[in-house]
This record gives sequence, structure tokens and C-alpha cells, in this order.
Amino acid sequence: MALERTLSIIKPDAVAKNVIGEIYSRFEKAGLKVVASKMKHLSKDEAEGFYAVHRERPFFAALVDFMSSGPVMIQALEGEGAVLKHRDLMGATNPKDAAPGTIRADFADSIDANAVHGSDSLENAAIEIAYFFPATDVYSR
Ligand code: RTP
Ligand code: MG
Repeated sequence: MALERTLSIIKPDAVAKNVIGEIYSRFEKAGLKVVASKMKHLSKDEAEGFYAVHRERPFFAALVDFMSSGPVMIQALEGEGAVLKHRDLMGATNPKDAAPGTIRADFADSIDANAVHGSDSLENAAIEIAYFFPATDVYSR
């Protein structure tokens, strides 16, 4: 497996539930290192830009409203096979379908308020990390 980076967002619902540390702990136990991190209240424009691939989808407006409804915690994670490993920790998009013990099974309330975002490919991970962090603010260690 190759050393990879992926972009993770703890969404407004999970930040409001005060489970940032619990979620970081799951990353660390799985061998993922936080190599960049910041809290940010996204504007609608920033949320739209981030989720631009979903612009034509029926849920786009609801997604943008939710992602800009409160502060989020944004981090780049690094580790062996980080993209898929992180997706496995997150669980399925709809918490009703998420496997027991995954972040979404434990903390998500609905398909909209589903606790976390994770890059879905290595290519998108690079784009998404660059959307939030200049290269000088990402620290391999
Ligand atoms: P994310 O991008 O947030 O990590 O989630 P994902 O890959 O598991 O799901 P994706 O298909 O990329 O969708 C992005 C977010 O849009 C909301 N969604 N709603 N109502 C619906 O059918 C629907 N489908 C997706 C979810 O909040 C999802 O996380
Ligand atoms: Mg996605």
C-alpha cells in the first residue's frame, strides 16, 4: 500500500455534538496522522465551490445550506492507503446503511447531517486538500 493523503471534514452536526476528539482518536488508532488542520465556518460560496461536482444534483442546495450552517473541522490525513481507510472509518453516506462501529453509524443523524466528509479518490483528495490548505501548511511527519 502507498502512503496517501486524504481530506477529512467533521461536519457542523458532529462539531456541535462535541465529538471532534473522539473522531480524531479513531483516525489515530487506525494509523492516520493529522498533517493539517483548521476550524472554519464556511460561507455558502466556499461550500458551493467545495461540492461543485454535485452542482446538478437535487440535494445540492440542502448540502450547501447544511455545510455552511456552523463551523466545521477540516483536516488532511496521511497514512498507508489513507483514502480508502478513511472511507471505511466513515461508513456509508446514509447512516441507516452504515456498518456498526463506523463514525456515521455512531454520530450521524441523517443522510444530510452525516457527521463527516472524506475524499472519494486519490485524485480528488489532492484537489480537496489544495482547496483548503496551501502546500506550506501541510506537515508530513
Ligand atoms: P461526502 O462527500 O460528504 O464525504 O459524502 P459521500 O461521498 O458519502 O456522499 P456524496 O455522494 O459525495 O454526497 C455528498 C453529500 O451529499 C448528501 N447527500 N444527500 N439526499 C440524498 O440523496 C443525498 N445524497 C447525498 C450527503 O450529506 C453526502 O454526504
Ligand atoms: Mg463524496
